[in-house]
Amino acid sequence: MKYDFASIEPKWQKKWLEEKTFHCENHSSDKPKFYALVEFPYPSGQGLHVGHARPYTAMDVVARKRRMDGYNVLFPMGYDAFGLPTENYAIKNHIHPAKVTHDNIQNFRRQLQMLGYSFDWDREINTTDPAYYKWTQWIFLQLYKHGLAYKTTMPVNWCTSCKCVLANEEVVEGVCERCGSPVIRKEKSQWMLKITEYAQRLIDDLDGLDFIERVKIQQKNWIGRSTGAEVAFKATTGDDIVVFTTRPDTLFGATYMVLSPEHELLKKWMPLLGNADEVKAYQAAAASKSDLERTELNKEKTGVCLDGVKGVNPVNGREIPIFISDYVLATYGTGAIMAVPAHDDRDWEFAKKFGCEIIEVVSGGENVQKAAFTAKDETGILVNSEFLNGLTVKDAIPVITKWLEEKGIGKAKVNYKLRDWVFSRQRYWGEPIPMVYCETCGWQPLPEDQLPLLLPDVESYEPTDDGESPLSKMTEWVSTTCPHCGGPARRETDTMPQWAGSSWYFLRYMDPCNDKALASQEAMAYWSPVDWYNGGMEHTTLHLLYSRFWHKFLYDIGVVPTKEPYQKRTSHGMILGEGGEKMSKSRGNVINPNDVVAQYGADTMRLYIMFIGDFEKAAAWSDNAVKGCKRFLDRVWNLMDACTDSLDYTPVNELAIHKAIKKVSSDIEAMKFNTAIAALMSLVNDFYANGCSKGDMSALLLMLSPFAPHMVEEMWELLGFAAERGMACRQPWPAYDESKTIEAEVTLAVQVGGKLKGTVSVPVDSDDQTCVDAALALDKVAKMLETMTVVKTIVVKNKLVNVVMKP
Ligand code: ANZ
Ligand code: ZN
Repeated sequence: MKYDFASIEPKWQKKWLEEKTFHCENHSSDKPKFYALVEFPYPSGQGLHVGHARPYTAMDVVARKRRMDGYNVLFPMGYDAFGLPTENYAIKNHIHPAKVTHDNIQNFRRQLQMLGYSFDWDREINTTDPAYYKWTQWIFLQLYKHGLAYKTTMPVNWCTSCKCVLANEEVVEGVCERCGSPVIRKEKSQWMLKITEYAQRLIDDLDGLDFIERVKIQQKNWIGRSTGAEVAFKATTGDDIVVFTTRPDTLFGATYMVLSPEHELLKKWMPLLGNADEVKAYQAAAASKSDLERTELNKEKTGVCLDGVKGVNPVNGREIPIFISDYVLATYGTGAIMAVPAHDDRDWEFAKKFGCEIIEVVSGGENVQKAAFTAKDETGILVNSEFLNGLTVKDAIPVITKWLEEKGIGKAKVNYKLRDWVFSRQRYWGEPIPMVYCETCGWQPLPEDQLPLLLPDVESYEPTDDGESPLSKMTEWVSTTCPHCGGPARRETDTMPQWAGSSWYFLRYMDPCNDKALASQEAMAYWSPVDWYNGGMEHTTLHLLYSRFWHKFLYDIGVVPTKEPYQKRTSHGMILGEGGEKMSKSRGNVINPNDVVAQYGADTMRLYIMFIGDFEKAAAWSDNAVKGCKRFLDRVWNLMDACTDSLDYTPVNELAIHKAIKKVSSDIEAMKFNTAIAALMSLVNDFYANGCSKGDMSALLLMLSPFAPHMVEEMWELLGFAAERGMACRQPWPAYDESKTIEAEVTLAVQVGGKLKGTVSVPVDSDDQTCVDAALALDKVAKMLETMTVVKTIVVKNKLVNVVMKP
């Protein structure tokens, strides 16, 4: 009988669906719970791609194994379906985004089922379903009521092509993460979420989590904690100019100041300036640049010195020039710095160009007129700094900070790079923000009993050219009454960003149909936290950070039972095209899972994508290796002929099986899927060499079942196991006996020139090299080798090694 995957796979998929094989309950009296999570897909028109298949297959393997290990496993799937690609498609093709989303979801679901994933389909969610986004809106209202959502006018990242505001996290190297168009700054009124309020906790609580190290590091760097001081310099106008510095010890070396071009004092000073026009022109030029362009280290420094206002260094009363320059960002610290050219590279370059004074205040480096010297905490010694002279940098910082505090001109300060989260999008296909504006009462939250605030049907989804949402044109929907005074009011017309619905979706899976709460307390108490979450590195400082923030907030207001949403986070590498290049339409190297499944079957696809290489690393697709995986499954299938018919379950390959169980079990848990599969391949070779009993087959099939579940169920049935014990996926994971994983050893006699020198033990049937190495390592032999060299070795398998030496 041939391995006919095309009939086997649909047969089992149908059965799993009909029998709800992978459905799980929100309780179990006897099993521990295990919540396995993968990032739900954006249902794009292209359908599922191999980039989805890698993490999904991996967690499916883990989930299937954990079920066999005796866990009550929650492994859910859904769709993150609001967002621009669907909206853009809808605009282009004149189809309602809801219809586009619906059709794409049908296609995704079919593909996910085609790959045999063991999701609990009763828990499927869709972020664009009003029954779902009702709770996204509800969470927003709670954030608002707790002062964590606010509206403000600020310069924001504006994508010139999407005509839409982007979060900092969505701007990559100065361009829109999504479409690659340039991002400029634009003043707009935006809803903001105060993620900064959670900055410290988002760092601290990483400690208790099993996140892979690079995720922790990226999140910490993104949050960017730095400690230092704020110091108030006086201006000759009498105004205070507050600066943030991480190096208050260098105050005596501050020879000029720099304000960001957006600094608010500039407005006030403009009439006093002799070069106001020059200042204004510089401000206009800076406005069109991204933060990245502005802070690039090796770019030529530019700036304008203010004519008519100076600063006063508070430690020595010296008047120093004030510049504006785009290398100082408005959005970090206080938007103003004291410049210490002797010890800061950027300041040094600027000082050289503009002829500012360079005063060394930390000794121990090269001549500071030639290059800036970045002093080390422990070794740099303060000079030219009066009462700080002779102290190390490390000791000087607390001394000067205390001095500043006593004089009332400064204080210790911790700053974070993290900015508040820009939460408005001027687009249609997103959750409406449930806020109402009344001329009398200001912004008012929509009463909770009016949720969900449905997204109305519009005729055109195009954003307006002035950057307002298409909803702003729906005058009937926009005009409403004030929930507070009952007077006329208007609705917010911005919608939420793509990241809203995914910030809490893992909670909804716990209790997907609840209409009283986002999920019941019981369900959340049982399933929280997610035990294992695998997802892309690209989400580290977006979704992963946002959802940790929302979860901490929900914890603070008593909605969820744990401080952190995810206990463990792992991440997979990218799948590249054949030849190691990124898959892309233009390169014509995109692999479509549909084609692979049609040609080789889902089990081959699954096996291959797990065999392709180290899970955390990028791996290139290879058609030949796919064929190799198919051949392996054929070989497993054909073992049915080799397998003895007898009912004797005694394994023929006992040692090999126990070793394989040990390896495959720990490899799956460590996400070393490729080496687990290699171990199964070598086990199959043993079966072909030695024959196999039903006991052998049963162990092999169970270990293979997470990778190739359809074929295994079919063979399990054909070999009669199903009739005795039920489906393979419901069997206990095979156990191994440690003592049976150790290879039997034999004792070899070790001779030198025919005289017995001792014995060594090596595994049975060891090759010659292993025997010789063991013999030469014997103490007595090793001693002789200090004065003699080996001429020849003779090995008699499993008996002796004779070494011939000469001086
Ligand atoms: C004086 C000084 C002397 C500085 C020295 C550094 C070295 P991090 O570590 O990233 O927090 N700075 C402060 N606000 C800034 C802004 N809005 N735009 C650009 N630069 C800014 O960096 C803090 C340091 O970066 C601060 O410490 C300040 O320069 C600069 F030997 O002050 B420092
Ligand atoms: Zn009102």
